[in-house]
Amino acid sequence: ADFSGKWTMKSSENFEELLKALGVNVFFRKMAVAAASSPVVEISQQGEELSIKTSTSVRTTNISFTVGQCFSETTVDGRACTSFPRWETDSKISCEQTLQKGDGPKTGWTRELTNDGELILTMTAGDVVCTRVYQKE
Ligand code: R12
Repeated sequence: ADFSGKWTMKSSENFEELLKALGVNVFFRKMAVAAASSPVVEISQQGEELSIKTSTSVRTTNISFTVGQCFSETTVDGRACTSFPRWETDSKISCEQTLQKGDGPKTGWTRELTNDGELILTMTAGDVVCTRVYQKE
């Protein structure tokens, strides 16, 4: 699968609930929900190596990783974690996160390319799953 491209979001479910499960206070939650309603995601991929830039008005993140190898990133609420991405299917990457310090609900994400060319991102915190659907710009 090739995730490369510039993606815009078409729908989002449970993003605020996800932040709530992570303990983000109402002020930052509302701010993040507003900012995260129109993100731009740029992905470049060469084989097993991906770089994902996620831009919003209040926060832009850049991650680069090789599927099958641990890397450092931050959880969606900004805590440092170690992530382990692996192929769940040949079109879906599943990534498990472990906080570098402290504790909190279990977090992770998946990114999947569908047959109709959409990108589905899920982010999990404990038993809350946020699903965001992206389409190519
Ligand atoms: C907090 C501070 C900030 C945020 C939070 C807590 C904002 C987070 C944002 C996340 C966007 C995620 C996206 C994910 C995706 C766009 C805006 C939550 C700035 O304390 O779809 O890939 C300071």
